[in-house]
Amino acid sequence: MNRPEFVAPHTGIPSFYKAPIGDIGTVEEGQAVVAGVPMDHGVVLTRTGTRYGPRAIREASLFYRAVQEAGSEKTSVNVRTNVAYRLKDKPNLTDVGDLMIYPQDIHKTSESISDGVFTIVKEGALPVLLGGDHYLTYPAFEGLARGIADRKHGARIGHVHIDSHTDFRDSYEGFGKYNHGTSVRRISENSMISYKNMAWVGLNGSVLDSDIYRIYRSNGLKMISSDDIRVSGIRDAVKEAVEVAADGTDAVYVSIDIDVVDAAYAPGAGVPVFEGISSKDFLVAAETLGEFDVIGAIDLCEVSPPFDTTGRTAYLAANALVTFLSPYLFDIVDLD
Ligand SMILES: [Mn+2]
Repeated sequence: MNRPEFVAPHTGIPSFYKAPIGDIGTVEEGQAVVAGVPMDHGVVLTRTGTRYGPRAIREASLFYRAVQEAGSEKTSVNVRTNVAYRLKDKPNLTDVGDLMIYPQDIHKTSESISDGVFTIVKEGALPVLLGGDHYLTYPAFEGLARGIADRKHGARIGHVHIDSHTDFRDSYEGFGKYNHGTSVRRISENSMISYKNMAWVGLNGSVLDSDIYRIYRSNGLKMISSDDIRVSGIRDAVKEAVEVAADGTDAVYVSIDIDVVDAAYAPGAGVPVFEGISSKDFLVAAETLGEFDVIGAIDLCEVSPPFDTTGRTAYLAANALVTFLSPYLFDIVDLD
């Protein structure tokens, strides 16, 4: 049957940005590969619900696709830059569905996430992970490291963590060493990364435990606060962080926690934060990240749809990812 392309965002199978649904074993070099990680068993102390994040982000992304398709010549012009973006006939994007999650077993879940990311990276494609709680970044980083090591002996990896929190605790009393507050500490223990290639963007509030503060001071860790961003601007902050992570490395993992955005704009998060960045700055951060080829994997975590009856947190997440993925989705055209 010859079906017309659907335009209405409430119709069709809700893959991310209406991407073709592919098999993780057949991804192609240079592709962006979306995979969901619908977990919340890495959450400690705070509220769950992030298991519903990937599906909500996928559904919200269809709005942005529909708007682009509905435009004349499927082309839209950014009023700030006057750059015209035309939807590619074949966006360089596939959605491989969700990685297997084992809600009663964090270590089996870790293996699944690491293996999934490894499979994508070793083919030379870009994993784009929809969280899920922020624990997933640790096994996903391991998958990136394995995949890059597979392609280059002796490779080094950097990490950029865009979050209100460091996620750098060694352990939580009663919750152990493997949860969404310890993922970056576990990453730092990988032999393919050094402290000098780790950067945080958007920290706010009293987020440094005493031991983290001492490591930060004695190692000169790159930590950019939301107050720093108000002074320097988000674009420079993101650039500085990626440059630190990319210095002497072969790939950078970028992890984004939606709670870097103030709860006034993004209420659908397990941890409400009230000194966060604006939704506008969040989108500029995504745009800036899109300019760096060195990024080898990216995730967007902690969207918890049950806490946002308006759905805007998932829309913000989808908008940011579409913005970041712009080179994979659009051709820049000259309308004059
Ligand atoms: Mn986090």
